[in-house]
Amino acid sequence: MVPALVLWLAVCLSGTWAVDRGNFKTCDQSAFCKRQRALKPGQSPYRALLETMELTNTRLTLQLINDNNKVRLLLELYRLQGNMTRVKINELKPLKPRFEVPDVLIQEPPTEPLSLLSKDENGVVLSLGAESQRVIVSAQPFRLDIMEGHEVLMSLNSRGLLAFEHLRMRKDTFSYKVTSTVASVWDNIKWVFSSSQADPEAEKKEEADPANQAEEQTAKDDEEKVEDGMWEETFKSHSDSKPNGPSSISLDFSLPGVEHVYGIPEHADTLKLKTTDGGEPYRLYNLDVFQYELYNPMALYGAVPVMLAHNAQRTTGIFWLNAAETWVDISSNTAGKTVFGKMLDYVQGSSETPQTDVRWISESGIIDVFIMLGPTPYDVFSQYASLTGTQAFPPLAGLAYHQCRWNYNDQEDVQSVDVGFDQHDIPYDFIWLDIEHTDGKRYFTWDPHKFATPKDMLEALMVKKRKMVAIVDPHIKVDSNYKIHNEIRSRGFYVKNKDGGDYEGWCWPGNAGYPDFTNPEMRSWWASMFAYDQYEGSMKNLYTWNDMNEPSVFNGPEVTMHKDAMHGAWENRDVHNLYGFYVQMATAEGLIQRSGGVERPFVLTRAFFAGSQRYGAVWTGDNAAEWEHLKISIPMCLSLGLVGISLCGADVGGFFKTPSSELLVRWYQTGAYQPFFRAHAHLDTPRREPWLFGPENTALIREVVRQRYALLPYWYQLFHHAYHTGHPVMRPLWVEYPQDSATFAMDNQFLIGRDLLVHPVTEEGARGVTAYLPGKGEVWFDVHTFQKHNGAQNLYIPVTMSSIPVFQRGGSIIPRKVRVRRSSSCMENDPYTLYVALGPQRAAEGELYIDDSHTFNFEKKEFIHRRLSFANNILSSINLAPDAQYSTQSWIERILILGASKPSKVTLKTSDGQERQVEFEFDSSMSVLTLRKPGMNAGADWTVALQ
Ligand code: NBV
Repeated sequence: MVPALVLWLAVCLSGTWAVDRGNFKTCDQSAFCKRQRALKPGQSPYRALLETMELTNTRLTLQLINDNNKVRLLLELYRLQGNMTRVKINELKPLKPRFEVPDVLIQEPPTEPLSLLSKDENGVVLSLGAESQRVIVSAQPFRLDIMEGHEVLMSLNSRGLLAFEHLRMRKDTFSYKVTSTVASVWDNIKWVFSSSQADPEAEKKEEADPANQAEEQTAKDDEEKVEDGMWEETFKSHSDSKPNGPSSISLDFSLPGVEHVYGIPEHADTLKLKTTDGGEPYRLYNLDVFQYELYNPMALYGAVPVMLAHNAQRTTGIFWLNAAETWVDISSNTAGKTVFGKMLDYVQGSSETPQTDVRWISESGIIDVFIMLGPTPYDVFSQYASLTGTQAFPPLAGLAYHQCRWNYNDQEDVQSVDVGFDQHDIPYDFIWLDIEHTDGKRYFTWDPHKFATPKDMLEALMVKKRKMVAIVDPHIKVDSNYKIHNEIRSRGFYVKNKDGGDYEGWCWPGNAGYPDFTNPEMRSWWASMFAYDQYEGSMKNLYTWNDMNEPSVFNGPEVTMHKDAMHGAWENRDVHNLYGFYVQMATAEGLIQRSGGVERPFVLTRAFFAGSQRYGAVWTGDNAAEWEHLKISIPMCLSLGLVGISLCGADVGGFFKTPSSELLVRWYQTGAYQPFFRAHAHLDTPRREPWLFGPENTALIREVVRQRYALLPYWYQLFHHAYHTGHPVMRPLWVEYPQDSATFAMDNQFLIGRDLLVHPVTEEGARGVTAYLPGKGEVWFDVHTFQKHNGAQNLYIPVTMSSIPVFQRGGSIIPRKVRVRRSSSCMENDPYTLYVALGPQRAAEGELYIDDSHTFNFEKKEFIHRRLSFANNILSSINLAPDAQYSTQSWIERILILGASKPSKVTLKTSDGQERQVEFEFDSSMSVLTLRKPGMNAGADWTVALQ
């Protein structure tokens, strides 16, 4: 066994909790990050060469020159439809092409006209379409300011941190080394990046004169005198050969008026991002981080390079489309100021406008940045969705409860867990199999003893309308008796090492190859492996889980792939953060194809990138059974939702360690109100199926899982909406209350859609929680007691072990199915109960969405979509999609109107003109009106009048 694996296993088994920080680089240990971060704000060496400007109807191009080394860049600027601006910067003449991220954008983003407003020797002003927006390109130093009216929305390179390491030939290694030992690191950095002022007039002549080419070359050549880490780098025992030398890029963005920035998942940190001055930048580099620590900016399994900025007036976003290792620095001029300090500034009139500055640094590729100008949070979500697509619409079962552990040992075990759920009257939809189900960690196979007849097992689940997920990891055992390996090898589909052989690393199966998922042929071959005749033992109710797809390489640098491994023409360095995205893409495609394009797939991934929302679900990896891990699940999933990935969850119960029964119950209560709801546990932990903690705890867990099932119609409708719009399902409060600054940093409570507010109990021994109910003039109803509370207040809620503080917004209608059965599909034809929570104007609105719950037929207009609204004492169901067709057997069995007054009679009118009285009951202490068995079909037109 290789030493790294021994070490890894030793840590695994030692039981001490803490990430081994030494396994992962700090910015200082990542040569490009160190070089870039050593460059301090100042005057930029870049100058826009205005005479090179070309403006077509939709595109501005302009050359930039670095006055220190004469290297030219090409800037492209586009106005995109939907209030976005795209800025691309590449070398004008790179020695070889630089990587541009493919497959993440769903299309070439449509552009809008740009027009020139003015131009002189100082710069150019362009109009950005209708919204009185302009972009000002200043020539010297180069900077871009995006303005609306007199307001600067965002500035680029205003701190002079644009830095583009051009590709270069490696020259005399010996003289380079000598020079580098003589010169200090700092001198070298200054040499590359220094902002010494050049004489502009002289420069102009110089540029015009071809005779100066030689001098330009000399200037470039001199850059060979640079520091260690540019042409090779070592980390622990690993060396990175860096055949292309330094290639990093960086750019700064200033956000005037902004104090709150969010996003750039995945980090185990607060929702509101922190400033990184004096600490480490947030890192985006997909890594398998063993026993990750909380509240720090270390990289985790996934990376979405999207940041949102918000203040009470506007929300904007920055999408930095780069798949290489990336670091993000955040600084702010108000950081560290107390509220009192800010008030004092204000009173004394000495306050400066708050501003947040961010700086992005990536190891290779180009600068390709999309500036999403909002102005509302929902505009930013739509803008980002128009670029990278929306959340895949999961099968309904995917939103139900999932029972997982590493591992369910054999078919008998699966069967007894399945029976256990029935015996304890707890619904579940999916049971999961982890890596031990395979024949020696050969994915797409089954252990011949423990899982000898997988079809029988799947058939037994199918009879109960239940499903299974089996894990398929992307590391492939190097074994000439393994079909998958032989095929990948013979087709040349493995990632290559720097010398051209198949790249091999250690993972679960021992020596493993890594398929090159960046290759479309490889992906379509992989997809074909999910066909029922290829994946033996698979059936329609078997779905997939992709783990370890950062990719995890036990004996690789930072437990991942060597950066100089080759994916076709590109290094892992360039494509690293895309690997997991492609694994999930190919897997989801496989599940679609095996059904002839009919069934919606369900694929869970650990690693992800921008756009991963299109392929399925994401979870937060190997958390621990600790209260702090329960708490962090909220900001981690909220951050993912903000960048399009709505289908997020954390292992319920915590993966490592053993939860107390209190923690387990609280985790179920929290997880039941988060989008992806799956219990999971490490191999070494004691069993923890919901009935193993005594009858009281079983009852508490049963109750909350049943609450989840009852609410599935609402979850489903929200995911349908997310599929169309990209709006997050689980939302921070500020998204709905963008002017209420009290909500801006809140991450211990959240909204599901607009209408449910959840403040889970995440403190041990809690006797109460204080929930913030937002919205001046709004009301909220406790969903359990129907008690009404006013908005814009902090409400103390005493809690017991059965309490889950959840509130429904007055003004909303939420459909539920309260007859909970074994699984979601058993409830398909069940009736609905409508919860109508009246707002202060005695009105309410909601939606009901119904389809077959698992196919793509909804895209062929086979669905029911209705608006439910209550106004003037009439509740009505209106068809929102008259051109769609679907029929349901479900009917409306009960309607609860919260905040109602007592009517003398209630009349139901159906679309055939029939009228009849509906029985009702009125609870005057709670003002709840219950209409019994109105009985109309859920897909029909009807009205119910209260008289
Ligand atoms: O496949 C085993 C585990 C899995 O249960 C877990 O959910 C993944 O995040 N896997 C990681 C590999 C080993 C973890 C120590």
